[in-house]
Amino acid sequence: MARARWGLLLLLVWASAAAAQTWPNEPGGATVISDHAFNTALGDGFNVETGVPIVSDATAPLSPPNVLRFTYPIGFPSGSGPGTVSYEGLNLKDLYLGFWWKPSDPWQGQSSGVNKILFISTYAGGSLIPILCGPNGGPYHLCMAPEWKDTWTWLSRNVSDPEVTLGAWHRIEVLAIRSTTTTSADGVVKWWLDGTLVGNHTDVNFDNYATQNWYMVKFNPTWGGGVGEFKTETDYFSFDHVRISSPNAAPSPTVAITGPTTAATYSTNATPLTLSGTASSGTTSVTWANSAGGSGTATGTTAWSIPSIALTAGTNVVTVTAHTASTTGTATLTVSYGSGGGDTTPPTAAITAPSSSATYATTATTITVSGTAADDVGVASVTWASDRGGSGTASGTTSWSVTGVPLLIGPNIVTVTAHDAAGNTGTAVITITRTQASGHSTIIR
Ligand SMILES: [Ca+2]
Ligand SMILES: [Ca+2]
Repeated sequence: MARARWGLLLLLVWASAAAAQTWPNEPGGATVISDHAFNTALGDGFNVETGVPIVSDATAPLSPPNVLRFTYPIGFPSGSGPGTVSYEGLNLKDLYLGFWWKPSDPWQGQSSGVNKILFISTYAGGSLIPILCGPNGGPYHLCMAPEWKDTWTWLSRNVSDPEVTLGAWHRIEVLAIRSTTTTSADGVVKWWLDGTLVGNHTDVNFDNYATQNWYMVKFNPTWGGGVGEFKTETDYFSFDHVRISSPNAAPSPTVAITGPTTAATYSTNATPLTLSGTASSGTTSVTWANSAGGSGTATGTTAWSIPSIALTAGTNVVTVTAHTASTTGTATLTVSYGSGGGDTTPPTAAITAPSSSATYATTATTITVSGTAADDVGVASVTWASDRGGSGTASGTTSWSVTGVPLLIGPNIVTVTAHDAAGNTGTAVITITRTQASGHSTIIR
C-alpha cells in the first residue's frame, strides 16, 4: 500500500518535471505569446515568410516531424540569409525566447567567425543576435551580440562555454529585458545552450534603442558578418519549434470612445459616422467592427480616429478594440440610425406665456400662449389642443406662439406638443381658468 502511494507520487513528480523541462529556463508564470511547432511556416502569430520551406525531419526533438529549414546552396553569398520567418508586433519589455535548432554537419563557417541564427529586434531595429561563432571548422560556440543603431558589441560567455555540436539538435533559450534608459545599466540578457547557462548579464545598457520595446523575432539566419564569400557546400539551419513568452506581458489595454459622445448610446440622422477616442499606452493598433456590417483599422493608437463607419437602418453596435502584442481591450457604442432618421430622442417644450407656472387665471375669452421648444436634431413643428375645444399648429418652432386660444368658464387645459422629424414628441401643459369678470352678472344657460 505504502509502496503504491510512493510510486504514484514519484510518477507525478516525474511528469511535472518533464513538463517544466520543455523550456526549463522560462520564467514561472510567463505569459505565452506564441508556441509554434513549425508544422507550417506561418501561424501562432508568425506572419511574415519568404523562401523557407517546411520539411520533414524525424529527428526533430520536440514537435516532429516538421521543421523549418533554411538552405544555403553552393554559391550562396555571405552577408544575407536564405529566407525569413518572423513574428512581428510584439510589444514587450521582457522577452523569453526558446527554440530548437540544428546546424548541418558539415558547416562552412564564415571567415568573420559570425553565423547569425536569428534576430530579436526592437521597433526601431536594434537587435539582439544569437550567433554560431567560431572559426571555419570549429570549435563553435553560442555567442550573443547586441547590435544597436551604430554599435556592435559582444556579451561575454561569463558563466560557461559549451561547444555546439554540428548535426545535433540544440535547445537555445534567451531572456532579454531591456534597460530602463540608455544609461541605467539594468538591462538583462541571459542565454542557455541545452539548459546550460552560457552568459548572464544584468547590467546591460540597451544603447540607442533603450526606450524601445521588443517588436520582432526574425528567423533570418544571416551567413557572416561580412560580404564577399560564397558557400562551397550546401549547408542548412533547421528549426523544430519556437516559443515566445513574457514574464511581464503588457496588461490589457483600455480604450475609450470620446467622439461623437462619451455616452453608451448615440442617435443620428447622418451616415457615415466618425468615431474618435483614446487608448492606453502600449496599444499597437486599434480596430473596429459594426454589428450591422463593416470593420477596419483606426488611424492612430493612443489617440485614434475612424473617419467613416457606414450605418444601416436600426441598431449599429460599434465595437472598438485596442491591441497590444498579447492582449486586447474593447469599448462599444450603440448607434441608432433608421428610416425615421434614427432619432429616438424626443424634443422638449415649455410654455412661458401667459405664465411659466402650471396654472393661470383670467377673465379673458381668448388668450395667446407662447413658449419654446428644443430637440437634439431639430423641432419640426409645435401643435396645441385644449380640452375645452380647439386645436391647431403654432407659429414658429424653437420659439412659438398661438393666438386666439378660446377659453370657456372654468378650467381650460391647454396642451402644447413639440414634434421632431422622426415623430418623437414632447409636451407642456398649462391649466388656464377663466373666471367671471367682477361687477357683471353672468347668465348661465
Ligand atoms: Ca516541429
Ligand atoms: Ca429628436
